[in-house]
Amino acid sequence: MTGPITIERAEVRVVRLPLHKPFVTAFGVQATRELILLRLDTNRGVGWGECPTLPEPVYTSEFTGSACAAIVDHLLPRLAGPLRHPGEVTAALAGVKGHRAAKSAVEMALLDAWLRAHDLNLADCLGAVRTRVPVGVSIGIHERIDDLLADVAGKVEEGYARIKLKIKPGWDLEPVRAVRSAFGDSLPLQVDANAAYTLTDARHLAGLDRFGLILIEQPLADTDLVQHARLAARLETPVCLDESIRDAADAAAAIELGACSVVNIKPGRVGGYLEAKRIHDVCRAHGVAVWCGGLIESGLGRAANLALAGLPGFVLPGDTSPTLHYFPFDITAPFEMKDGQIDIPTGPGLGVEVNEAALEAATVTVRTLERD
Ligand code: NPG
Repeated sequence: MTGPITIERAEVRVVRLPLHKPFVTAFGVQATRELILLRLDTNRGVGWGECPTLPEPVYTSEFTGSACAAIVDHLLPRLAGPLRHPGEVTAALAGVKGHRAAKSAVEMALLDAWLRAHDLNLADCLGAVRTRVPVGVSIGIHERIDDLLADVAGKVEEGYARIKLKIKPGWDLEPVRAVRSAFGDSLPLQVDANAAYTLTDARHLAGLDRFGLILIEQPLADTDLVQHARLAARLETPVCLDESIRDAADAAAAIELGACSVVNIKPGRVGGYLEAKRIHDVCRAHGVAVWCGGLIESGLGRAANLALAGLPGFVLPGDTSPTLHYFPFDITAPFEMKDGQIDIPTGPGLGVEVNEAALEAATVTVRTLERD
Protein backbone atom coordinates (compact mmCIF):
# COMPACT_ATOMS: atom_id res chain seq x y z
CA MET A 1 0.00 0.00 0.00
CA THR A 2 1.56 3.29 -1.01
CA GLY A 3 0.57 6.93 -0.62
CA PRO A 4 1.00 9.46 2.17
CA ILE A 5 0.80 8.53 5.83
CA THR A 6 -1.34 10.58 8.24
CA ILE A 7 -1.55 10.27 12.03
CA GLU A 8 -5.17 9.83 13.16
CA ARG A 9 -4.76 9.03 16.83
CA ALA A 10 -1.90 8.94 19.33
CA GLU A 11 -1.53 7.18 22.66
CA VAL A 12 1.28 8.42 24.93
CA ARG A 13 1.78 5.85 27.65
CA VAL A 14 4.15 5.89 30.60
CA VAL A 15 5.05 2.34 31.62
CA ARG A 16 7.11 1.09 34.53
CA LEU A 17 8.90 -2.22 34.24
CA PRO A 18 10.30 -3.72 37.44
CA LEU A 19 14.04 -4.53 37.37
CA HIS A 20 15.48 -7.75 38.81
CA LYS A 21 17.87 -5.55 40.75
CA PRO A 22 18.70 -1.82 40.87
CA PHE A 23 21.00 -0.58 38.09
CA VAL A 24 23.78 1.58 39.58
CA THR A 25 25.81 4.06 37.51
CA ALA A 26 27.86 7.19 38.13
CA PHE A 27 24.65 9.23 37.58
CA GLY A 28 22.49 7.38 40.09
CA VAL A 29 20.44 4.31 40.94
CA GLN A 30 17.50 3.10 38.82
CA ALA A 31 15.22 0.86 40.89
CA THR A 32 12.64 0.39 38.11
CA ARG A 33 12.64 1.31 34.41
CA GLU A 34 10.14 4.00 33.46
CA LEU A 35 9.70 4.42 29.70
CA ILE A 36 7.30 6.22 27.38
CA LEU A 37 5.62 4.12 24.71
CA LEU A 38 3.92 5.84 21.80
CA ARG A 39 1.23 4.16 19.73
CA LEU A 40 0.33 5.98 16.52
CA ASP A 41 -2.78 4.95 14.61
CA THR A 42 -2.35 6.12 11.03
CA ASN A 43 -4.37 5.80 7.84
CA ARG A 44 -1.83 3.07 6.93
CA GLY A 45 -2.07 1.13 10.21
CA VAL A 46 -0.54 1.15 13.68
CA GLY A 47 3.10 1.87 14.64
CA TRP A 48 4.92 1.77 17.98
CA GLY A 49 7.70 4.00 19.27
CA GLU A 50 9.63 4.08 22.52
CA CYS A 51 11.16 7.02 24.35
CA PRO A 52 13.95 5.75 26.66
CA THR A 53 14.24 8.77 28.97
CA LEU A 54 14.72 8.47 32.74
CA PRO A 55 12.39 10.05 35.35
CA GLU A 56 15.07 12.67 36.06
CA PRO A 57 17.41 14.66 33.76
CA VAL A 58 20.57 12.92 35.01
CA TYR A 59 21.82 11.13 31.88
CA THR A 60 20.87 13.80 29.34
CA SER A 61 18.71 16.89 29.87
CA GLU A 62 15.54 15.03 28.91
CA PHE A 63 13.28 13.19 31.37
CA THR A 64 9.86 11.50 31.35
CA GLY A 65 7.94 14.71 32.01
CA SER A 66 9.81 16.80 29.45
CA ALA A 67 9.53 14.10 26.79
CA CYS A 68 5.77 13.62 27.30
CA ALA A 69 5.25 17.38 27.05
CA ALA A 70 7.49 17.62 23.96
CA ILE A 71 5.63 14.80 22.21
CA VAL A 72 2.13 16.07 23.02
CA ASP A 73 2.60 19.84 22.78
CA HIS A 74 5.37 20.30 20.21
CA LEU A 75 6.11 17.24 18.08
CA LEU A 76 2.75 15.67 17.23
CA PRO A 77 1.19 19.06 16.32
CA ARG A 78 3.99 19.50 13.73
CA LEU A 79 3.07 16.15 12.18
CA ALA A 80 -0.63 16.91 11.66
CA GLY A 81 -0.35 16.84 7.85
CA PRO A 82 0.37 13.88 5.55
CA LEU A 83 3.97 12.61 5.12
CA ARG A 84 5.22 10.76 2.06
CA HIS A 85 7.95 8.95 3.97
CA PRO A 86 9.18 8.75 7.61
CA GLY A 87 12.40 10.35 6.34
CA GLU A 88 10.41 13.62 6.28
CA VAL A 89 10.00 13.57 10.08
CA THR A 90 13.46 15.07 10.72
CA ALA A 91 12.72 18.16 8.64
CA ALA A 92 9.17 18.49 10.01
CA LEU A 93 10.53 18.52 13.60
CA ALA A 94 13.67 20.57 12.92
CA GLY A 95 12.05 23.71 14.38
CA VAL A 96 12.06 22.05 17.81
CA LYS A 97 15.51 22.28 19.40
CA GLY A 98 16.82 19.22 21.24
CA HIS A 99 14.29 16.75 22.71
CA ARG A 100 16.00 13.99 20.78
CA ALA A 101 14.62 11.06 22.76
CA ALA A 102 11.09 12.40 22.28
CA LYS A 103 11.74 12.86 18.55
CA SER A 104 13.17 9.34 18.29
CA ALA A 105 9.93 7.86 19.68
CA VAL A 106 7.79 9.72 17.15
CA GLU A 107 10.02 8.81 14.20
CA MET A 108 10.21 5.18 15.36
CA ALA A 109 6.40 4.84 15.53
CA LEU A 110 5.97 6.35 12.06
CA LEU A 111 8.73 4.12 10.68
CA ASP A 112 7.03 1.07 12.18
CA ALA A 113 3.64 1.97 10.70
CA TRP A 114 5.08 2.90 7.30
CA LEU A 115 7.29 -0.20 7.05
CA ARG A 116 4.41 -2.48 8.04
CA ALA A 117 2.18 -0.87 5.42
CA HIS A 118 4.85 -1.65 2.82
CA ASP A 119 5.62 -5.11 4.27
CA LEU A 120 9.21 -4.04 4.83
CA ASN A 121 11.50 -4.76 7.77
CA LEU A 122 13.54 -2.14 9.65
CA ALA A 123 16.86 -3.98 9.39
CA ASP A 124 16.52 -4.28 5.60
CA CYS A 125 15.43 -0.66 5.32
CA LEU A 126 18.45 0.58 7.33
CA GLY A 127 20.87 -1.57 5.31
CA ALA A 128 21.75 -4.37 7.74
CA VAL A 129 24.30 -6.82 6.36
CA ARG A 130 23.93 -9.56 9.00
CA THR A 131 21.09 -11.66 10.36
CA ARG A 132 22.40 -11.89 13.92
CA VAL A 133 24.59 -9.70 16.11
CA PRO A 134 27.06 -10.33 18.93
CA VAL A 135 25.77 -9.20 22.31
CA GLY A 136 27.55 -7.49 25.18
CA VAL A 137 26.29 -6.84 28.69
CA SER A 138 26.60 -3.81 30.95
CA ILE A 139 27.37 -4.44 34.62
CA GLY A 140 26.43 -1.76 37.14
CA ILE A 141 28.52 -0.51 40.05
CA HIS A 142 28.65 -2.92 42.99
CA GLU A 143 29.42 -2.24 46.64
CA ARG A 144 31.89 -5.12 46.90
CA ILE A 145 34.41 -6.67 44.53
CA ASP A 146 33.21 -10.21 45.41
CA ASP A 147 29.67 -9.36 44.30
CA LEU A 148 31.03 -7.88 41.06
CA LEU A 149 33.08 -11.02 40.35
CA ALA A 150 30.03 -13.23 40.98
CA ASP A 151 27.99 -11.05 38.60
CA VAL A 152 30.69 -11.19 35.89
CA ALA A 153 31.05 -14.98 36.34
CA GLY A 154 27.33 -15.40 35.66
CA LYS A 155 27.54 -13.31 32.48
CA VAL A 156 30.62 -15.14 31.23
CA GLU A 157 28.78 -18.41 31.86
CA GLU A 158 25.77 -17.15 29.85
CA GLY A 159 28.14 -16.60 26.92
CA TYR A 160 28.08 -12.83 26.43
CA ALA A 161 30.46 -11.66 23.70
CA ARG A 162 31.84 -8.86 25.91
CA ILE A 163 31.53 -7.39 29.36
CA LYS A 164 31.24 -3.66 30.14
CA LEU A 165 31.87 -2.43 33.67
CA LYS A 166 30.39 0.80 34.91
CA ILE A 167 33.06 2.86 36.68
CA LYS A 168 33.24 6.07 38.72
CA PRO A 169 35.90 7.73 40.88
CA GLY A 170 36.61 5.28 43.71
CA TRP A 171 35.37 2.30 41.64
CA ASP A 172 37.68 2.03 38.63
CA LEU A 173 41.20 0.52 38.69
CA GLU A 174 40.45 -1.98 41.46
CA PRO A 175 37.35 -3.62 39.96
CA VAL A 176 39.03 -3.81 36.52
CA ARG A 177 42.16 -5.34 38.04
CA ALA A 178 40.02 -7.88 39.96
CA VAL A 179 38.05 -8.89 36.84
CA ARG A 180 41.23 -9.24 34.78
CA SER A 181 42.91 -11.37 37.42
CA ALA A 182 39.84 -13.61 37.88
CA PHE A 183 38.90 -14.03 34.20
CA GLY A 184 42.17 -13.47 32.31
CA ASP A 185 43.32 -11.13 29.56
CA SER A 186 41.29 -12.73 26.80
CA LEU A 187 37.90 -11.65 28.25
CA PRO A 188 36.60 -8.85 25.97
CA LEU A 189 36.27 -6.04 28.52
CA GLN A 190 35.48 -2.32 28.40
CA VAL A 191 34.48 0.37 30.91
CA ASP A 192 31.91 3.18 30.98
CA ALA A 193 32.43 6.28 33.15
CA ASN A 194 29.23 8.20 32.26
CA ALA A 195 31.10 11.53 32.29
CA ALA A 196 32.27 11.14 35.91
CA TYR A 197 35.88 12.39 35.48
CA THR A 198 37.72 15.57 34.51
CA LEU A 199 40.92 16.05 32.55
CA THR A 200 42.84 16.35 35.83
CA ASP A 201 42.19 12.59 36.22
CA ALA A 202 44.19 11.80 33.06
CA ARG A 203 47.13 10.26 34.89
CA HIS A 204 44.81 8.14 37.05
CA LEU A 205 42.84 6.94 34.00
CA ALA A 206 46.11 6.03 32.25
CA GLY A 207 46.35 3.40 35.00
CA LEU A 208 43.69 1.48 33.04
CA ASP A 209 46.05 1.13 30.06
CA ARG A 210 47.74 -1.97 31.44
CA PHE A 211 44.45 -3.93 31.44
CA GLY A 212 44.05 -4.16 27.66
CA LEU A 213 40.51 -2.75 27.58
CA ILE A 214 38.59 -2.49 24.30
CA LEU A 215 37.73 1.10 25.20
CA ILE A 216 36.82 3.61 27.88
CA GLU A 217 33.42 5.17 27.27
CA GLN A 218 32.60 8.83 27.99
CA PRO A 219 35.22 9.55 30.65
CA LEU A 220 34.60 13.34 30.70
CA ALA A 221 31.60 15.67 30.56
CA ASP A 222 29.42 15.63 27.46
CA THR A 223 30.50 19.12 26.36
CA ASP A 224 34.23 18.37 26.85
CA LEU A 225 35.18 17.52 23.24
CA VAL A 226 38.51 19.35 23.36
CA GLN A 227 39.32 17.83 26.74
CA HIS A 228 38.50 14.36 25.38
CA ALA A 229 40.97 14.99 22.55
CA ARG A 230 43.67 15.88 25.12
CA LEU A 231 42.83 12.82 27.18
CA ALA A 232 42.81 10.52 24.15
CA ALA A 233 46.34 11.69 23.32
CA ARG A 234 47.45 10.60 26.81
CA LEU A 235 45.76 7.18 26.94
CA GLU A 236 46.52 3.95 25.14
CA THR A 237 42.98 2.77 25.88
CA PRO A 238 40.76 3.91 22.98
CA VAL A 239 38.32 6.67 23.96
CA CYS A 240 34.67 6.09 22.98
CA LEU A 241 32.05 8.85 23.14
CA ASP A 242 28.41 8.38 24.14
CA GLU A 243 26.69 11.40 25.78
CA SER A 244 28.85 13.84 23.73
CA ILE A 245 27.46 12.64 20.40
CA ARG A 246 23.99 14.05 19.77
CA ASP A 247 23.99 13.86 15.97
CA ALA A 248 26.14 13.24 12.89
CA ALA A 249 27.60 16.76 13.05
CA ASP A 250 28.87 16.07 16.60
CA ALA A 251 30.41 12.81 15.40
CA ALA A 252 32.18 14.61 12.55
CA ALA A 253 33.49 17.28 14.95
CA ALA A 254 34.69 14.71 17.51
CA ILE A 255 36.51 12.74 14.82
CA GLU A 256 38.10 15.88 13.36
CA LEU A 257 39.32 16.91 16.84
CA GLY A 258 40.67 13.45 17.67
CA ALA A 259 38.30 13.31 20.67
CA CYS A 260 37.45 9.63 20.13
CA SER A 261 38.32 6.61 18.04
CA VAL A 262 35.04 4.76 18.76
CA VAL A 263 31.43 5.95 18.96
CA ASN A 264 28.51 4.45 20.89
CA ILE A 265 25.30 5.00 18.93
CA LYS A 266 21.98 5.07 20.80
CA PRO A 267 19.00 6.02 18.64
CA GLY A 268 17.16 7.40 21.68
CA ARG A 269 20.05 9.77 22.41
CA VAL A 270 20.49 11.08 18.85
CA GLY A 271 16.90 11.68 17.72
CA GLY A 272 16.08 8.38 16.05
CA TYR A 273 17.15 5.50 13.84
CA LEU A 274 17.70 7.61 10.73
CA GLU A 275 20.13 9.99 12.50
CA ALA A 276 21.74 6.91 14.07
CA LYS A 277 22.38 5.61 10.56
CA ARG A 278 23.83 8.97 9.51
CA ILE A 279 26.26 8.82 12.47
CA HIS A 280 27.19 5.29 11.42
CA ASP A 281 27.84 6.51 7.89
CA VAL A 282 30.06 9.42 9.03
CA CYS A 283 32.06 7.16 11.34
CA ARG A 284 32.44 4.43 8.75
CA ALA A 285 33.68 6.90 6.15
CA HIS A 286 36.41 7.91 8.64
CA GLY A 287 37.29 4.38 9.72
CA VAL A 288 35.87 4.99 13.22
CA ALA A 289 34.33 1.88 14.84
CA VAL A 290 30.78 2.10 16.18
CA TRP A 291 28.64 -0.09 18.40
CA CYS A 292 25.03 0.01 19.50
CA GLY A 293 24.46 1.28 23.03
CA GLY A 294 21.44 0.52 25.18
CA LEU A 295 19.15 2.57 27.42
CA ILE A 296 17.49 -0.42 29.08
CA GLU A 297 14.76 -0.32 26.45
CA SER A 298 11.74 -2.60 26.34
CA GLY A 299 11.56 -5.27 23.63
CA LEU A 300 10.33 -2.61 21.17
CA GLY A 301 13.45 -0.47 21.41
CA ARG A 302 15.68 -3.50 21.70
CA ALA A 303 14.24 -4.98 18.47
CA ALA A 304 14.98 -1.76 16.60
CA ASN A 305 18.47 -1.53 18.14
CA LEU A 306 19.24 -5.06 16.93
CA ALA A 307 18.26 -3.99 13.41
CA LEU A 308 20.61 -1.00 13.61
CA ALA A 309 23.43 -3.16 14.98
CA GLY A 310 23.26 -5.19 11.77
CA LEU A 311 24.82 -2.35 9.74
CA PRO A 312 28.37 -2.93 8.50
CA GLY A 313 30.12 -0.31 10.65
CA PHE A 314 28.90 -1.93 13.90
CA VAL A 315 32.08 -3.89 14.43
CA LEU A 316 31.92 -4.20 18.24
CA PRO A 317 29.30 -6.06 20.34
CA GLY A 318 26.41 -3.82 21.48
CA ASP A 319 24.59 -3.32 24.79
CA THR A 320 21.74 -5.36 23.34
CA SER A 321 21.36 -8.00 26.04
CA PRO A 322 17.99 -9.83 26.08
CA THR A 323 15.49 -7.67 27.96
CA LEU A 324 14.76 -10.44 30.47
CA HIS A 325 18.32 -9.87 31.71
CA TYR A 326 16.84 -6.70 33.28
CA PHE A 327 13.10 -7.30 33.60
CA PRO A 328 11.04 -10.17 35.07
CA PHE A 329 8.61 -9.63 32.14
CA ASP A 330 8.57 -7.59 28.95
CA ILE A 331 5.89 -6.14 26.68
CA THR A 332 7.13 -8.14 23.67
CA ALA A 333 8.13 -11.79 23.31
CA PRO A 334 11.58 -12.34 24.87
CA PHE A 335 14.76 -12.45 22.78
CA GLU A 336 16.97 -15.49 22.96
CA MET A 337 20.76 -15.27 23.02
CA LYS A 338 22.63 -18.22 21.52
CA ASP A 339 26.43 -18.42 21.49
CA GLY A 340 26.58 -14.76 22.51
CA GLN A 341 24.41 -13.65 19.57
CA ILE A 342 20.79 -12.60 19.01
CA ASP A 343 18.90 -12.92 15.72
CA ILE A 344 17.71 -9.61 14.27
CA PRO A 345 13.89 -9.68 14.05
CA THR A 346 12.75 -10.25 10.46
CA GLY A 347 9.01 -9.44 10.59
CA PRO A 348 7.50 -6.28 9.11
CA GLY A 349 8.25 -2.96 10.83
CA LEU A 350 10.26 -3.35 14.04
CA GLY A 351 9.62 -7.08 13.73
CA VAL A 352 8.01 -7.60 17.15
CA GLU A 353 4.44 -7.42 18.49
CA VAL A 354 3.21 -5.77 21.69
CA ASN A 355 1.66 -8.08 24.28
CA GLU A 356 -1.44 -6.12 25.35
CA ALA A 357 -1.80 -7.85 28.74
CA ALA A 358 1.84 -7.12 29.65
CA LEU A 359 1.44 -3.57 28.39
CA GLU A 360 -1.60 -3.00 30.63
CA ALA A 361 0.22 -4.53 33.60
CA ALA A 362 3.12 -2.11 33.14
CA THR A 363 1.06 1.03 32.44
CA VAL A 364 1.23 3.99 34.82
CA THR A 365 -0.60 6.63 32.73
CA VAL A 366 -2.10 6.87 29.23
CA ARG A 367 -2.95 10.02 27.33
CA THR A 368 -4.96 9.70 24.13
CA LEU A 369 -5.02 12.36 21.43
CA GLU A 370 -7.59 12.22 18.62
CA ARG A 371 -7.30 14.11 15.36
CA ASP A 372 -10.00 16.81 15.19
O1 NPG B 1 21.79 -2.93 28.34
O2 NPG B 1 20.58 -1.20 27.81
C1 NPG B 1 21.49 -1.74 28.44
C2 NPG B 1 22.27 -0.90 29.42
C3 NPG B 1 23.45 -0.27 28.83
O3 NPG B 1 24.76 0.69 30.54
C4 NPG B 1 23.90 0.86 29.72
N1 NPG B 1 23.23 2.00 29.55
O4 NPG B 1 24.96 4.91 30.52
O5 NPG B 1 25.03 3.71 28.76
C5 NPG B 1 24.53 3.99 29.85
C6 NPG B 1 23.42 3.14 30.42
C7 NPG B 1 22.08 3.82 30.60
C8 NPG B 1 20.99 3.06 30.95
C9 NPG B 1 21.92 5.17 30.45
C10 NPG B 1 19.72 3.64 31.13
C11 NPG B 1 20.66 5.75 30.63
C12 NPG B 1 19.57 4.99 30.96
